Amino acid sequence: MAEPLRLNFVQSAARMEQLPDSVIEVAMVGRSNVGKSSLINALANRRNLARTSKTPGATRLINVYEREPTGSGRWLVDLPGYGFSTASKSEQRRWSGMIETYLIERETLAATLVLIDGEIGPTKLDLSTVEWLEHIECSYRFVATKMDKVKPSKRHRRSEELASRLEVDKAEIVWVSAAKRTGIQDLRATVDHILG
Ligand SMILES: Nc1nc2c(ncn2[C@@H]2O[C@H](COP(=O)(O)OP(=O)(O)OP(=O)(O)O)[C@@H](O)[C@H]2O)c(=O)[nH]1
Ligand SMILES: [Mg+2]
Repeated sequence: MAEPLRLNFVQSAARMEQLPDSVIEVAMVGRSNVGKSSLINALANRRNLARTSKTPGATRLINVYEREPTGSGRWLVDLPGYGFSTASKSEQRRWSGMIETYLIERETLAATLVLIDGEIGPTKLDLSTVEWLEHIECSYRFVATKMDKVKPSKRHRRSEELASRLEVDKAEIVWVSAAKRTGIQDLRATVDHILG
């Protein structure tokens, strides 16, 4: 049984350059509202470690959570979501610039978890993000979120559909529900393994 990840908030940053050095990082990438911050809370088994919201755009900065012990330099990084349509164009550009710089330049970034909404995804923007991650040779794994929103009778079909649209084997997508805590144990083990 994978124990909750013991995570502590370290800091927020508006630009990658503001972050201190780390040893190794795993980052959460995905559309705004897909459930990145909720997933961090579920992995840590904490209610309000990361701020979540029904309204897209809850996370506007790079937020760093460190696995204990303090000073380990082993981080889970919550990124602002993309595709937040009510933001102004200039704000959207600022956000994508911040995320892209981080993903391209952060040397200690070991892997990203690419979150796809299990009920409605992948969106065009998700697919172009994946293409871009391939292009910059960023290592990633897929996590399908909000599994509880897909009826049990439709799950098999949905997981095949998602795999085919993402052009991966079904087994390569981890399905989770932060709300119901489904799949969280497996993902804890995965994150723990990457962080070393
Ligand atoms: N039903 C259900 N709702 C979820 C789940 N995970 C997240 N949500 C809801 O989805 C909404 C967005 O969740 P967040 O975790 O704030 O999403 P985010 O990806 O961090 O969004 P940004 O910070 O805007 O990028 C909230 O209302 C959550 O309660 C889930 O597993 N099941
Ligand atoms: Mg968030």
